Amino acid sequence: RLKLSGPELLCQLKRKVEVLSLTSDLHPFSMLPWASQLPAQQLTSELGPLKSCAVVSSAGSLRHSGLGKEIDSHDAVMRFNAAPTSGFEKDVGSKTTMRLINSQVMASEEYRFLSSSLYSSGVLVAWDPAPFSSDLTQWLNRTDYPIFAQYQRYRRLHPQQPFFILHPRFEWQVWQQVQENMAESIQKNPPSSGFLGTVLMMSLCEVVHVYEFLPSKRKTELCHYYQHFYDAACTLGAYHPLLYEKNLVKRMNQGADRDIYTHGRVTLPGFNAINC
Ligand code: NCC
Repeated sequence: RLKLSGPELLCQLKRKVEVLSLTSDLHPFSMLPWASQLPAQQLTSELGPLKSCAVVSSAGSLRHSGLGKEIDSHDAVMRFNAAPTSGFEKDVGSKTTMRLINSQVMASEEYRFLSSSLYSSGVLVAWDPAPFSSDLTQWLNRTDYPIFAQYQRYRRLHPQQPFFILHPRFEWQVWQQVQENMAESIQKNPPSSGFLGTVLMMSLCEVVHVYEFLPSKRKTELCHYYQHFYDAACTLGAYHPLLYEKNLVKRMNQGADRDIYTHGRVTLPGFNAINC
């Protein structure tokens, strides 16, 4: 198999992946009584275009990074799951434009999805590990976590907050790109929120800076910057094909290697900014 260069990889990703979200007119959702709670428009037509964006991984290596000011200087900032800013501003900033959450966070009691103020700023985007077929009826009847029941409850509590759900086709298109560019077979689980969010932002922004997805000199087994829990699998992956995602991001990086080492910072062009 031919190993693609960085620019070739970027063009392939741009060509083969489309950010798709569920809309109220999409079958079979359109037939459900709560269909009108779904957005009428696609995420990509509601948000963006944006200039400079930051994607903030939740990695433990953000601790003592002092990156907060730099992160907040971007036009839009994406965060993940239950990652807080309060108390960690110096290292991760305080701006949250978008929060990408997995369905486990929406459904498990411990994350207090319906009651915590953590989720109420910015735009919410959720995803659930759907069957590889991306068949919507099959998924609807057998989600990994009860994403739709929780979505309806949250929408009733916060009707004004924009809240999108990613179409499973998007997660598997991204997975396919990871697989196509690796020599070996990777696990058939969807990519991590971090990588899904990075590709999503590449579709909305002119330039995307990803922080501590590729670990810096601060690399640690501390799983999250906000929790005292140690597990190297958080950085290397177990369920998600995280190591392979990171390999791709490393190849697509347009910033200096030194920036990874010192700042844990990768620079990726937005899809609209590349000529293929
Ligand atoms: O850990 P998580 O992700 O919330 O982290 C968000 C994204 O940051 C990148 N990351 C994180 C930690 C680390 N040491 N290195 C990293 O590179 C990854 O790209 C990651 O996606 C998820 O992808 O949704 C994940 O969610 C957690 C968990 O569900 C939520 O944090 C809520 O607690 C998963 N952990 C477990 O199921 C135990 C995790 O596997 C992936």
